[in-house]
Amino acid sequence: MEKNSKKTFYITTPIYYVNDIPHIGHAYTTIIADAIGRFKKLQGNDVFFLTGTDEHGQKVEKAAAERGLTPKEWADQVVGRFKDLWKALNISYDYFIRTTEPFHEKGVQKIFQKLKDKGDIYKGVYKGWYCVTNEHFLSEDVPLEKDGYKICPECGTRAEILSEECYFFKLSAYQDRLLDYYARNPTFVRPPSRMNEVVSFARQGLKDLSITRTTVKWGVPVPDDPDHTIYVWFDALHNYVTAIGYDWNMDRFERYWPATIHLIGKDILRFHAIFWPAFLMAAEFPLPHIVFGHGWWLKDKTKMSKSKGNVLDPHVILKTFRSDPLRYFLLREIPIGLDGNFSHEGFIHRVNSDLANDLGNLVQRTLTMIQNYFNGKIDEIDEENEGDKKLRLEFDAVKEKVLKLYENYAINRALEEVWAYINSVNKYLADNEPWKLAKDTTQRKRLGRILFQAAAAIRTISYFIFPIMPESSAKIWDYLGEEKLIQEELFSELKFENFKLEQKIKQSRPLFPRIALQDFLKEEAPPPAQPKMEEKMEYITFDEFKRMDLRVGEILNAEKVEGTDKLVKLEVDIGTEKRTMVAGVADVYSPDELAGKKVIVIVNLKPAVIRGVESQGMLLAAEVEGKATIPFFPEDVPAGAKVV
Ligand code: ME8
Repeated sequence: MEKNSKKTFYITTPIYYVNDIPHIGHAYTTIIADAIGRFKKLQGNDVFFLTGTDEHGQKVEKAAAERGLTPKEWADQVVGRFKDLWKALNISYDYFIRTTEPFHEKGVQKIFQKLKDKGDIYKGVYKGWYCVTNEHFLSEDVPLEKDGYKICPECGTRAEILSEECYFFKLSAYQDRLLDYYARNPTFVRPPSRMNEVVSFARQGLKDLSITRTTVKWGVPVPDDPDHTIYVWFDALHNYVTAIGYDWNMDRFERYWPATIHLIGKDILRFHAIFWPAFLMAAEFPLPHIVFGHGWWLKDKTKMSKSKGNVLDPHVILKTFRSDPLRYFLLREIPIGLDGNFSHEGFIHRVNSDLANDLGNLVQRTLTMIQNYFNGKIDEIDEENEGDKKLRLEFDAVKEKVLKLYENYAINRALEEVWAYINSVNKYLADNEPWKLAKDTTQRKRLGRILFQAAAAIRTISYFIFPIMPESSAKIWDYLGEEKLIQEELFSELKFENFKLEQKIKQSRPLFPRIALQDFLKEEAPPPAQPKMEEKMEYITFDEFKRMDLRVGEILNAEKVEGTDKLVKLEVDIGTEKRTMVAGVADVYSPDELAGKKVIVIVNLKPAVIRGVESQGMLLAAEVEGKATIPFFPEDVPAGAKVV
């Protein structure tokens, strides 16, 4: 599957939107990519592992405005959260790309210009139903709902009609070439069911794609036509080429491109398996080898996603466990292509049974026996008998199977094989009862052999699990007295015999403490409803409070912001001047109800652009079950009066 003699292996995750903080779903893709990358390194490949964030577009603009921040300020905060999580999960990426980086923006513009010059990008007018949450026009076969609106089939939110002058990409011109490519490369999209999905979509006929917006300011400007910004997907997909050097480090770009595998969730398959290869064909770049669409983690049988409000925060688990149990669970529980239901019960059960019982106990008791009976160094062994030999030979078979399964990205199956081997070693110990032999001094060599075989097997087991549980496996390796790092032994060099007689075993500690379900759920439970003020409250000083300029404002005029349900544009007299503000209260108050009312406004809040309108301040309201309740002053309170 490698593409050149240097055996480079370039693996990517999607670049995640910064409209929200990371959850278990994002962690899943990134952990799979990390595990595959680590395995490929063990095979001696020159691996490049890319992840990052998708920072342009309306959703980010909106998320930032809701917090009174610029999109870049907001993105910086969220990027910090992603990077912290990747650190906590031991993710060994080589580069974290942000689409706001100048080299990326320049690269995207360059490719845009190239396609425009070739005639693959042209100007026209597009009208259609647009999902703001997912930043795409809905396909035309999405039916109209009874109320005359279309609902985005991916996130369930209401779409809006958008009509605008824009640039189109001539996707229709690539339909035959794409179908031909799929036919010649039947494993381009994996798993196979997803390949069928892509082919049948392409066969239905591909229409030209609108790839720019005039309504979204937060994006990469179209070269020589800056009223238009490049639509997030055209911008985002090109991160895979700009991050490795397109247009700024061509040597590196040529070394790693084409990508070996784009790992994605099945939600964004069409973008990666249809649009992206078409863009690449137009730009005359080679195509990636594999687009792997993994399944979803569900919570309560629906896809975990921010818009559904059912996301699980990985930090809940990371508070009690280190990263390896979570990495193991996510990769062991389901094959990469299928969906899985995430529950904390399922997680605890698997960790206690596979990690604490099977693996943890095996390591702990074997190493403790070597300490107790041989002072940490096995110095005498007898000849291998049939049972000893069987354990050694079983390793050869397991190695072959694990290798094949890892190579086919069947990580859960590879782990099953490793666990079958762990059980064989446990059975070997149970059958041979070394603890009994230890009481008989004439059996010392036999005892040595049994513990030697078990330790040699454990060494191979810790090697096999390294891509998935790098921290625990490095610990086991260290307890075994290995001097080099796991990464310094190639997969092809791994042998049962690499564990040496007289290797000095270190004192070990339990690797995976058992956690009872009820103790974990207690940890996870939300804090009591009435926390003590001094414990929970984050105080600000009086000086900090005084920095806020709160005043009475009179609403002179109110009108709904077109195309939104919630936003209203207000003209507010703050005593010294008139200000324009945008408030998210239109679902509760009609413009007529607001006109003439006196409200509290914060006037020295940094202005923010919300739906193309600069909001120069904010009115205050109580939030009750997501709905705003505005406190109004009596008529005789003058506009401009300070609120203290
Ligand atoms: O789509 N189960 O970003 P995004 C499994 N910026 N994986 C999940 C998941 C779940 N419940 N929820 C999310 C975007 N994911 C674009 C990508 S790429 C050029 C641009 C993972 O933040 C999965 O990998 O919405 C999915 O494809 C990705 O997060 C979507 O992340």
